[in-house]
Amino acid sequence: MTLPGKRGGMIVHGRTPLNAESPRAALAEGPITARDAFYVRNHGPVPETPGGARLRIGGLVARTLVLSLDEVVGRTADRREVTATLQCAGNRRDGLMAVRDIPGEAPWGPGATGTARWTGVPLVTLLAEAGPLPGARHVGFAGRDRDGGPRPEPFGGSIPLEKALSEEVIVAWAMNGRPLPAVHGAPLRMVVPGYIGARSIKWLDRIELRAQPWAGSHQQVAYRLLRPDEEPGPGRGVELGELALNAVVLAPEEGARVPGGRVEVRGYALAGGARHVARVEVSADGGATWTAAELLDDLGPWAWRTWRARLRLAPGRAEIVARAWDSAGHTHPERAEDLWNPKGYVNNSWAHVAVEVV
Ligand SMILES: Nc1nc2c(c(=O)[nH]1)N[C@H]1C(S)=C(S)[C@@H](COP(=O)(O)O)O[C@H]1N2
Ligand SMILES: [Mo]
Repeated sequence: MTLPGKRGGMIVHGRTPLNAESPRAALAEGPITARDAFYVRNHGPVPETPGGARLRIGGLVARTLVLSLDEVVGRTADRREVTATLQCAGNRRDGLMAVRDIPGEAPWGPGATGTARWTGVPLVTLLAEAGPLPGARHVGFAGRDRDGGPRPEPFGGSIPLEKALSEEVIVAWAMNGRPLPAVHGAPLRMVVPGYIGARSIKWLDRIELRAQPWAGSHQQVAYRLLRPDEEPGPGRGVELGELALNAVVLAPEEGARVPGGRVEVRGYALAGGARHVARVEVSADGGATWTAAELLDDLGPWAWRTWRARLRLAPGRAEIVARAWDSAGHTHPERAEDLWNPKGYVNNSWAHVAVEVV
């Protein structure tokens, strides 16, 4: 199935709205994900912007701003490029669905993530012009799209003011040096490095300074971590924000036939928040013994680390496992069974790939 602007081989989870993840091979090509292979996660149809986009900044501010696209993009002196990984909270949900089904959610594999060079203006620059009032604690973002829910609402979400004032958070108009494609939020989107993808609002329409977190369903009902026996409902569960440490094997692929001897294993690891990946380890025996992986290109604090390891594999079936540590000394859980949750978020169990060594 080919999609406009995307190469063949994307793994399509839905066409209307469009939802598609990158095949492992595309992510394994290098640390920057090509635009035509970057995953798409949409909750509604791609919106039109008749009459041109305007960005409104309001709520708890001294001055409400209404900016034209030129007034945002034209700030050449403030322009900033950030290399950042986006990752959906539903990345690797398929591993949770293998434990127990999750009706109504798509079985995303490990390709609901990608890394790009984003160009934009720091959000803090725009906030300084609007002048946050003392009661402002959160910065909300609303898109121009409407989801397909029973009471359609714009896709939205918020981040704490403290994060919003950090220089890596940008209002972006370009991806890998070219204008944002429509499916990735043209003309303007948020890029909130270190946070779940759901906070990087596309087709940005409105920025709102608030005393409380975003009240819409995409933050109050969805993107929350429920207990296994809990029903989704407003305010229930743990609100997701910073991404969790995760590691994935990109090559070889599940079920691959690989020649015996030394086999190269490659993947990505992402630390989340402002932490960085400190160590990745790989096992050829399901986690009994471990080999250190080599961390590859360092693209800065907001990007994943790709990694490579060589494992000696004897003929037969081999179970390759990977896990990471972050700069806070944390590693991640072994079993998806212990992580299952009703909406299928944050599967950061050890990565497993079974191969046939010939
Ligand atoms: N307006 C709007 N912004 C959105 C979404 C959306 O459906 N509408 N999806 C969010 C989610 S859940 C993710 S993971 C990222 C995906 O960004 P991408 O499609 O550019 O990869 O966009 C986020 N921003
Ligand atoms: Mo997402």
